Amino acid sequence: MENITLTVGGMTCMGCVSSVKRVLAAIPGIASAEVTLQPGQATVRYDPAKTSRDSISNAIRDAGYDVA
Ligand SMILES: [Cu+2]
Repeated sequence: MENITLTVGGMTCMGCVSSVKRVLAAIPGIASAEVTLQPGQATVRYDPAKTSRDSISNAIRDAGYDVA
C-alpha cells in the first residue's frame, strides 16, 4: 500500500468533498480516502498494483476538479 496526498482545487463546499470521496471510493485498489475542504486535499491509501497516482488524479479531474 502507498499513501499520497493530492492537492485538489475547485472544491467549494461539503457537497464537493462528498463528490470527490464518491469518485475515490469507486476506484478499485483504493483502500481508504480522506478528503478535506480546508485545505483542499485528498489523502489516499492505495494498492499500486491496482491503480496509480495518475489514474486517481485523472478520476478527480473527470469529476470536474483540479489536481495540482
Ligand atoms: Cu460544492
